[in-house]
Amino acid sequence: MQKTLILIKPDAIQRGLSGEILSRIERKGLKIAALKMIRITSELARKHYAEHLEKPFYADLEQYITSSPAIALIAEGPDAVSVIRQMVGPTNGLTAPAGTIRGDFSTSARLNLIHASDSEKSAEREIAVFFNSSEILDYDLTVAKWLGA
Ligand code: FUP
Repeated sequence: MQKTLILIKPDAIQRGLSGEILSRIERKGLKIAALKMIRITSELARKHYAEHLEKPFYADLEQYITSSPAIALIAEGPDAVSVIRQMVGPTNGLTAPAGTIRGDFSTSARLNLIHASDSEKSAEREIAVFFNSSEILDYDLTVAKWLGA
């Protein structure tokens, strides 16, 4: 089982797409291990996007991600990191394939609705940026035997 960090970004909440996105994650059969609505601060953005701090697009990225509330959650399941990345699609919504979250609902490389960790190592780091251990819930999904995991 893997855990992965997901952000439902400000544009998704403003556009009323948070339910659609959460629903896709649930219907896939992944378990929500933690979830909270937050206003991402500049400090949190800089921690989360540490690898992008020097990029030319960072200032606009920080302005966007801090501009309105977001939802942070942890999804758990077999190969959760790559499963969610496939559901999210490539960075640019304009070219992301139909059937992915970005491909179905975004036309932008920045306002692309959702973040999902790109590796197990990133997931571990990003989970610690947004959650402390008491916020991560350990429980069984009672339908697990019907998910084939
Ligand atoms: P992804 O892993 O697909 O979320 O994309 P990256 O980690 O490469 O980039 C993180 C975020 O930076 C993207 F979600 C959106 C933003 N970004 C831009 O605003 N402009 C760019 O040219 C590339 C990324």
